[in-house]
Order: sequence, then structure tokens, then C-alpha cells
Amino acid sequence: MSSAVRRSRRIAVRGGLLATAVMLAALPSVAAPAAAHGKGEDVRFATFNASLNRSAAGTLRSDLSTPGNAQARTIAEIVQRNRPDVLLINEFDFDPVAARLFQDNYLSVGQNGAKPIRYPHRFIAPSNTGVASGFDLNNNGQVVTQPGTPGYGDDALGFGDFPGQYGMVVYSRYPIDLGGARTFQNFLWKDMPGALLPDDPATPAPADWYSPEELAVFRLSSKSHWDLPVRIGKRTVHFLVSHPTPPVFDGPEDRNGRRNFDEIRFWADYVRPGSGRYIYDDQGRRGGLRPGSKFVIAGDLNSDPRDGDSIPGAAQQLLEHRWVNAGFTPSSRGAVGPSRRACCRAAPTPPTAATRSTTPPTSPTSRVRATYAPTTSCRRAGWSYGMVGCSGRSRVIRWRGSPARSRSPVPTTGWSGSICASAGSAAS
Ligand SMILES: [Ca+2]
Ligand SMILES: [Ca+2]
Ligand SMILES: [Ca+2]
Repeated sequence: MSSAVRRSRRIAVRGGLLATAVMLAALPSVAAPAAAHGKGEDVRFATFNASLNRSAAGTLRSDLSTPGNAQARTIAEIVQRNRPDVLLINEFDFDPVAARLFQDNYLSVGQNGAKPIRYPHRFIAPSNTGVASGFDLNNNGQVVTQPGTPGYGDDALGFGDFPGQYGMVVYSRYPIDLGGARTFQNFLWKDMPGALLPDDPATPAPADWYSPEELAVFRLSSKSHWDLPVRIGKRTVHFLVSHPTPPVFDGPEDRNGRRNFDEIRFWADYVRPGSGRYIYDDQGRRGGLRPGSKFVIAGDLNSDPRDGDSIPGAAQQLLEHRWVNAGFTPSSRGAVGPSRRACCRAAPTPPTAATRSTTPPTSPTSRVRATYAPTTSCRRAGWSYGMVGCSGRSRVIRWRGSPARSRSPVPTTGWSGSICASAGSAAS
């Protein structure tokens, strides 16, 4: 396939992928588990792949500088109707000004009759997407370092056409402890013990898809991994957010699948006492989450426990993690119809085909996407589609006590837009 054709295919598929991610980015309107009763404070965490990315740097800022962008209005309305207290938005081009403009011109303005919502606190930081590596990371014989040139994204530290494309941002009604926040943008993949470094099958040497020189700069996180301590009254909950790379768009070496697996593993190690000693953050501090800490893992993890292209067991690293409570799956009435249409119609549909079937993408004004979430019927059909228990109301107090180990029901996720968030308490 010529590089031009491949590129257009890639963009087409990626477009479908993004579209799916938007649909899966459910902020369930019915998301209150039993914890809503009794003492304690209700806090709603949500994760939302909003596809607020643009094809060129600066375009998102321009789009958000006036209040009329249809897509942004829709997303703001979704947020306003679901009213999460702490919100991760995946696929928001890195730009602190754009993050402020989205608050001021969209969230703070009632959309379509919904109440405005104001988040006094937010966090945004650079992303590895679209940062030139200076190396031929896809091994096609060309080192592409000029944004806008075909093949640029493939040689970048994370796929992206310009620095920060597909980044992320967190909005919060509660204070974020900026002094305690940790980012892991620079953590090198090779520094993870037992990293699943890809192999070039054409050479006898093992794990040599990337050269030693490349591994010396190759970061694990395709965007970034953040640990944001959110202060809720006297308690602190660590919001652990990321957006691992899709496990596709590569070759037999499966470099993206392997990276996806290890990006998810990062959190599994981070919250397991004793397993995160190898981790260092961008501020130079070492180690994982302090034992006894409370946390919520959120993000579009691009992994499905039973379907899709990720390495088997990738999502299970969290879903079956001793210290992660994955037992709660949000649901919503709005999910039923669209999920049936989208995922149960022809199982077992190859995930890529199913993803393509969602194109043309999302109409930016399609509000129904607000309420997509997994349904039982989808699981029965064998094509899982939706999201892990990623947003919902959990009383902080409930997270105390013995860790939950939940295998059933396994929350479903979409292969490309899967979202995983769990509430749990690290071991003490
Ligand atoms: Ca190379
Ligand atoms: Ca290249
Ligand atoms: Ca080899």
C-alpha cells in the first residue's frame, strides 16, 4: 500500500475510531448505585472522550473562542445534564487557553435549556502526541519530523499531527492538589520491568523493533498519565487518568498493542503496594501510590476484556486487580437502542469492521450520544461495546474496608472507545 493510500486509510479508520470513542464516552444519566444512601459525600467522577481535537494547532482555541461551535455546545450540554463533579475529557488538544474557553463559553452557558456548570478547578498538561521523536519509529525508512508531513504522527512519541493533539483535560468542582499532582509524560517504556517491547520479526534479535537509541527516548505514555489528588472535604481521592494508544495501526510486531498493554499495566502497578517502585514522575519523585490511598482510574483505555485487538488480559489488569473495585457498571436508558443498533446487529463482527460501521461519524449535534453505555443484550450478543464502570456516584466512605475483587459481571468496553474507571482503596 502506498504511503498516501495508507495514510488516507488510516485517517478514515481513525475517524471511525474517534467517532466510536465519542459514542462510548458515556456520562450515564442513571448512574447512582446503592451508595447514594446513608452517610458520606456523593461524588460523581466521569470520563468522556469528547473528540475535541482538531487537525491543526490553534484550531480548537479558535473554535472555542466564540460560543457557537455545535460540537462543543453538545458536549457542554452532555456535561451539564449529567453534572459530574470531577470530569476527565479525553481528546482535547493541549491548550490551557482552550481549556479555559471551554469553561467560559460553553460549560458556563446553559445549553439547550440545561443548567450551566462551573468547575473552579482544572488541570491540563502537555501530551506526547505529535511530539517529534527524531527517529523512524514505524521503521518505514523515513524519519519524519515536520508536522503536517505524511508519516509525522507515526514517528512522533505518541500518534498526533502536531504537539498536543488528542490531549486531555480535567475539570473539577473540588480542589486539585497541584503540589501533589504527578505527571508521567516522560517515563520511559524501557524502564518498566518486563516491558512488552516489540520485536522486529525480520531480525533474530529479540525485542528490537526499537533501537537502543530509540528506546532511550521512547516514552511509555502515548499521551500522558496523571495522578491528580482531588481534595474532597478532609479526604483525598487520586484521579488516575490516561488515554492509552489504540492497539492497532501497526504490523505483526504489534507495537501499539504492546504499548497499550503496558500503559494499562502502569496503573495496575501504580496502585499495587510494592509494585510501583520503578516508577518515576516528571518531577523526579519515585514510587507508586501510597498504600491506603483512595483512587479512581479513568480514561479511554482502548481495551476490551473480551473483544477487539488489544493483547488478551490488558483490560483485566485493572478489572481483576485485587485493589480495584470494578464491580459497578453504569447504565442508562438511553444506551439501549443505540447499543442494539451499533453492536448487536451482526456479532461476531470484526471489531474493526464494527468500528468502521459507525462512520460517518457522529453528528456533532447528536445529543443521544450522551447516554450510551453497555447493555446486557450487547454482552449476550458477544460483541461488547460500551464502557467499564467509569463514572458514577460513589460515596468516598464506601471505598474503605476490604478491597473488592469482582469478576462478574465483567463490564463491557468497546475496542476503541473503552473507558475504565474504578474506585478502590490501595492496600494499607
Ligand atoms: Ca526505528
Ligand atoms: Ca518513519
Ligand atoms: Ca527481532
